[in-house]
Amino acid sequence: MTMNPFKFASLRRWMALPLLLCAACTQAGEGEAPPAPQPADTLPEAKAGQAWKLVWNDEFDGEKLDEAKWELPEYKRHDAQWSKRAAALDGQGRLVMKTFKEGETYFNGCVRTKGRFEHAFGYFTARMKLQKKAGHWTAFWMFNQSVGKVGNDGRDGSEIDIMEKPKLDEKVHHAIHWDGYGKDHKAKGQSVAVPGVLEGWHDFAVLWLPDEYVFYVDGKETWRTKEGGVCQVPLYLKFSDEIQFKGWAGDIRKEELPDEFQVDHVRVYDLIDAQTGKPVYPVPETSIPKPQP
Ligand SMILES: [Ca+2]
Repeated sequence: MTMNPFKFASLRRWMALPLLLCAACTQAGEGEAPPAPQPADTLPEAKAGQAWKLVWNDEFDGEKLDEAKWELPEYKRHDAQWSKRAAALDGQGRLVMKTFKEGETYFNGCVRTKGRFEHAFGYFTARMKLQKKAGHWTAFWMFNQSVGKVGNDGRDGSEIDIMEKPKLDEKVHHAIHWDGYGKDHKAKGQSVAVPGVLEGWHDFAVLWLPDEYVFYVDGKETWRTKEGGVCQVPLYLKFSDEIQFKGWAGDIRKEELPDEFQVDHVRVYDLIDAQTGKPVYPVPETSIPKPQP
């Protein structure tokens, strides 16, 4: 097994922890922000007077996926079965999403923050290591039932595909979908070249502003669009694998399985006013019911 630099960074994170805690005992005042998670993200430059604040993340540390953060749906999805058995932590800080076959049935998985975490506006980023086999596609995306609302463009709900990886080529797909998936469905997408994307770890991100989306791969802008009028309502996060025997990813029946993709971390940042600490673009009312007092 080779040691990749990100795993090394993760180890260093833990090796440094006792030192940080020790320093905290003697120097840090109450209310001081915890150290930023590592490895660090390359964030877009904030305007003067603004700063980035981490508001939600999962580093996938520990032995078991945190179901307070993630729901694992189980149902037939295209030509495979989404199964909880397809999603697990590796105990070394990563989420592993498997694609496998038992008998004549193909299994893969989805994890989503539905009912747990929804957000609008900000910077949404994940570090991923992609699949090795053809015939299935990996995706990091945002969604809510409001995508099905026809009319009002995508302002009342859009699917944001931060990344989809359907083929074993050096391209990544970004897309926005709105007004449902029937006759009124509308979408705009962009394939972008990312040399080396099938090897090693890569960061996939979207900067969602109230009037524009800006997509990034490895910290470099790859696409910007205002399609759909830009979604103004909160969405939840999803990582998924999907299989269609005659779909855009090729035919998985020709491949030897299992296969997998991995996620090292996913993080959500808000732009805040550097003086007040308040979000520059407050999140609109969420569809998650608030807990009763
Ligand atoms: Ca709509």
